[in-house]
Order: sequence, then structure tokens, then C-alpha cells
Amino acid sequence: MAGKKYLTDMDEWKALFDHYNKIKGIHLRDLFNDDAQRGDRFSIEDGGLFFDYSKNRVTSETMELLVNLARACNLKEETERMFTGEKINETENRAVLHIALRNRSSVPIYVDGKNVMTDIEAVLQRMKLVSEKIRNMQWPGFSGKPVKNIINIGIGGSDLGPYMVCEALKYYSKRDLNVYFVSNVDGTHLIETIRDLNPEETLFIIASKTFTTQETMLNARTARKWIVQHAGSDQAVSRHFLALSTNKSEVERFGISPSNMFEFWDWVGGRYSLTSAIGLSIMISIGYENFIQMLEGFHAMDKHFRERPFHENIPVIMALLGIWYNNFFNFHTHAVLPYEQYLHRFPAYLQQGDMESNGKSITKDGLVVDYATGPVIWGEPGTNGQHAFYQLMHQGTQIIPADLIGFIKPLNNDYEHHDVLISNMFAQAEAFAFGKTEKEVRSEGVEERLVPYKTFPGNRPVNTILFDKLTPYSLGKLIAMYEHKIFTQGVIWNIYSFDQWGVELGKVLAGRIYKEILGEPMGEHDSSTANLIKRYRRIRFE
Ligand code: G6Q
Repeated sequence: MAGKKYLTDMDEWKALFDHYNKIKGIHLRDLFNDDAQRGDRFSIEDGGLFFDYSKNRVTSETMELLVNLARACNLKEETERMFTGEKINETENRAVLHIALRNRSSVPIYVDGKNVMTDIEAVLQRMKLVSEKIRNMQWPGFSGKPVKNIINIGIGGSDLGPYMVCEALKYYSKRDLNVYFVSNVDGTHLIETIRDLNPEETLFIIASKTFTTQETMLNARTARKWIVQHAGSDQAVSRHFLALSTNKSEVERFGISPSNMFEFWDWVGGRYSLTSAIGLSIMISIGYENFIQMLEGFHAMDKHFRERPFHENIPVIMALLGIWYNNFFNFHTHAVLPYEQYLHRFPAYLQQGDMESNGKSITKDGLVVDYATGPVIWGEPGTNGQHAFYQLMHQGTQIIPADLIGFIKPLNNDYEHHDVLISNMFAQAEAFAFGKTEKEVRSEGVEERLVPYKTFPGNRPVNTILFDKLTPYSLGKLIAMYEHKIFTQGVIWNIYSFDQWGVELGKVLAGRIYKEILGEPMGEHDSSTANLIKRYRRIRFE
């Protein structure tokens, strides 16, 4: 940050505050009334993607001031540092190079003097070979029957991304293969997944960057027992287990041979890993060509983010609008509402991407922030959400900025449904922004005492993200767009977006209590936790 000035002391920040005080009361109705071209002026087109941010509580001056802030926070320089492999994840001393995984140009990218593109391409080719074998029913299980059930065992970044994408691109999937995801350490997850499956035809992919995560390793061991028990021999493990990891020795210790391991690297963060080997389940499901199309989409957005000036850069604008609401209006949650059933896991995926990255409160200079950082991200697909929580969004006391995401061409040619779906999306965006005045309600002949209840204040900010069609390419663009939005906000908030010490804590916390539950003498605990452990032990072992 320029001269290491604290964010809230920066002139650009103060200018935004003054501006906020001037325009905070402005209604979107007035902004649209005053400018007939607003819908055009506040939107960006980018090859099959239309991003409309006109229904935000901003003027041209707001956008200029926000862009000034981005400049003053050295966004351009920080972006270059990421793209060129500098170790910007300083608390873990790592580069942050998910952009290399989908670098479809011939430009090399170096980490510690080594061009990482060579290894990336080699792993992609190995993934291609194995996924083709499986898709061609040429991967026999222990009895000789080809496998057709693929179960990805992983959690967090080793689950949410591939799961979301397999659902999002299900239309493009090979229908005689079944792809499942098991993440929860709750045995129910694995047991319910395998209960109707034939072990002879079931292949497990153990996805874990560290290969030490408690939940994943326990699920993996249970899966291993299931296979060995049915096959009658340990030999079956080599036909039924693949590993996606950075930790070769742990993979081997588990009994998976290096030829069944697909490698990635410490500069791939878990929540940014779906384009690495962690995406093997995706490639098996949709095939190599579609996977590459997805990488192309990611790459196109990476280029857009790196090259476009800030005022026409979609991720940058999304990030700046988020800061405008979170830090100036104090709107601390953000809804992600895909009007597309295939994207039903997208909000959950993004929750991790955003909240694990920017849920931080210490600056890069080691100070405690005195401003809000990452917002709460949540959402559900439309139109389901409309019949649930939109009430609060329209008439509640909290204002929740929202992203509405839709696709013009339906994949299943179901125009009768699709036109209804998309008209709901546009209508909701309109209602959020403009509401319904008392006058409008009265003019409908509503009984006077009901007028306040039927009035909608509006002035709720909405981004409309409209793609031509849901394809592997457009999905790649969509994901990368959010990744760079998150990055941009982290730069401005001056926090480390690529570590996750809060998650690491969770990985060790349960260990002690686990031993106590199993009978080791109880150590120091508060009276509440001690009671819970005692009660659990008493009833569990009675
Ligand atoms: C992601 C996080 C976290 C991680 C899981 C699984 O960015 O670090 O969600 O992905 O804890 O870790 P492993 O892949 O090492 O099992």
C-alpha cells in the first residue's frame, strides 16, 4: 500500500467517505430518472458475458473515486506480483499461481526459477489418459468389470470446487458414469453413498493436498476396508484408489502407488484448486476436451482481469462495489442468486472462496483492522429463494446487495420453463432496485390500512450477470471472475487472502477431546465443555 498508510487514513478513502455522506440518500429511481442511458453506461460486455451494474447506488463520480482507491492500493502492481509467481502468500511463504493452471498462452511462468508450465502440462496429460480409460470403460475393478462409480473423497477446497463444477456441467457429463462426492467425517455420508453401489465397479479418488486431513483420511480408510473386504485382498487397492495430492510420501504410506497419484503443488491454494489435479473427477465426468474449454474460459477472464483498465474490468468493479457497501453503507452480507438449477452448489462454493480468503482481521503490516473485511456470502438458486428469504431482502431492515446470475439459452431446450425463470430474475432485480411506492400501491386500489404493508422501499443494489449459455467455457469465466473479485478486495483491505489459519486451527482442535471421549483422563475444560464430554461418554458407553 502506498507509503504503508493505513487504509482508513488514505486520502482516497476519506474522499469516498465525504462522497458517501453526500449521496447516501439517493434512490436508484432518481439515478435512473436522471439518466436515460444509465443501463448502457453502467454495463460491460465481454464475449458472451453481459455484466450490468447500473442498479447500484453509485454515480460516475462514485466509480471514479473507487477506482482511485484501487490505484492508490497498488492493485495493478499486486496483480502483476501474483501473475508472475511472487510469493504473495507471505504467511505461508508461497506463490499464488492458480492462474498458471489455466495459462493457455505459451508464456512461461516461473517459481523459484523453474517454469511450472512443464509440470502442469505433464499432469494434465496423465489426467487425460486415466480419464479416457475410465470413460471408455477400460478401467477394470478387482473382478474385471469396468468401474462406473467414481467417488471423490475430500473436504473443503478438495471437495467444494469439483463438486460444484460436476453439478454445474452435468449436462455435458457422460451419463453411464456416476460421480459422487463424500466430504463429511459423519459416517453417514460415506455409508449412504456406497450402500447401493457394487464395490467391483467403484473407484475412489482421494483428494487431499496434504493427505493428512482427519476427515478425508478416515473416510479413505473406511472406503479402503470396504474394497479390501469385498475383494478379499489388499491387491485391489491399486485398481480402486487414485490420489490427488502434493504429498507423495503420505500417498504411498496409504498404499496408493505413484502411478495412481496426480500431483499438484504448494502454490495451489485448496479453494483455488479445481483446475489442478483436484479437478480429475470433473475431467472424468465431462471429458478432456470440455475440461480444456473450461480452462480456456478461466484464462480468458484471467486476461480480462490482468489487462483491462479498472473502469471496464468486471472483477475489479464487483470488488469495488462490494467495498462501497461493506465499508461505507455497512451492508455486511452479500447474496449470490443463480437463476440456474445446474449452479445449485455455486453459493456454497463461493462461500468458501470468499469467506476463507477474506475473513481476516490482521493487515499485512500486522495491525488489527478498524474496518470491515470479508462479507458474509450466502445464497440459493432462484426461483426457490424467492419463496423463502427474498421477503427479508425486499422489506426487512437489512439491505443485502445481490448478484443475480442467469443464462440466456437453456441447455435442455425447455423454453417454456426458461422464459418463466428468466422473467423472474429480471423482475426481482427490478423490484429490488425500484420497489413500489405508496402512490403506486394506492393506484392499485389497495385498502388504505394495507398500503404500508404492500409498499416496497427498493434501493436494494443488484448486479445482473447474464451469460449467453452455460458452457464449460462460460463457467470457467464465471468462477475466475469471482476469484479475482476476492483478490482485489484482499489487496484493498490489505490482508492476506491466501492463508487460512482459522481452518488450520480446526484441524488440531478436536484431537484432544477425541482422546478424552475415548477414555483418557479429562484435561482442563470450561464447565460447559466438561459437561458435554461427560454426558457424551456416559450415554455413548452405557
Ligand atoms: C482451502 C482450505 C481447506 C482445505 C481443506 C482440505 O483453501 O485450505 O478448505 O482445502 O481443509 O485440505 P486437504 O486438501 O489438505 O485435505
